[in-house]
Amino acid sequence: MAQDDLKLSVARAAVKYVPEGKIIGVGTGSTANFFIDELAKIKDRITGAVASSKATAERLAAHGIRVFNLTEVEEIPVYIDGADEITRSGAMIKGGGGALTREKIIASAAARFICIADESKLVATLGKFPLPVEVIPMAYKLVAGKLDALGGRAELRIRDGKPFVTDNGNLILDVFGLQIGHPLRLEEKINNFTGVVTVGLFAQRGADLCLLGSPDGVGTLE
Ligand code: ABF
Repeated sequence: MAQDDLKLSVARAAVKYVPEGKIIGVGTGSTANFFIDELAKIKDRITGAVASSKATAERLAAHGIRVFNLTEVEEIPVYIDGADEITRSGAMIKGGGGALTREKIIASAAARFICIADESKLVATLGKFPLPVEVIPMAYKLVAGKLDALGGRAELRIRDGKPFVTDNGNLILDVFGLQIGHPLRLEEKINNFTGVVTVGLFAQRGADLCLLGSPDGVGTLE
């Protein structure tokens, strides 16, 4: 079964968790895009969505789904988003798409985080996927040194020959070679480095439920 078919199957399964008449949080990435396209089919049943990136806002709007700013919204009953890696306990690496800060903000505002992923994302230990860290531009070398001192190798994310710039105007360092045995502790530590905006470790606020797509069907982890 192709990976895209697995992504579509979890996107379809996630639609069943969308509450009627509410504003929901919507993530970023190819799995989230499948979800947005499925959400469009039931768009009359929701009030709208808060988007974790400009790309997601554009895709939602193109489907005629009303996009709200977080500041306009009283409650987000559910946030649905993908991940780059997830453990059985719901800790994740996110940010491969560069939207980690807005993703973490919406996740923290949401009552429930539902992660949608194909089975390739499930890992015993986080860290094979390079850990994204969003940084204030003037601090990127300073922060890279501190990340290297943790035992990783921090590289400035480059796209199309230029530094990748986030929706918030910042840079991303991708940290290679970490074995993340204690995600909570590492999240706290990296968040405390001056110049760091967000680390793409979602352990303090992990997923409450993961819908995991495999050739045998959609399984759940909670
Ligand atoms: C977002 O999308 C990110 O946090 C993560 O980096 C990415 C996963 O992308 P995909 O669904 O394309 O694998 O959720």
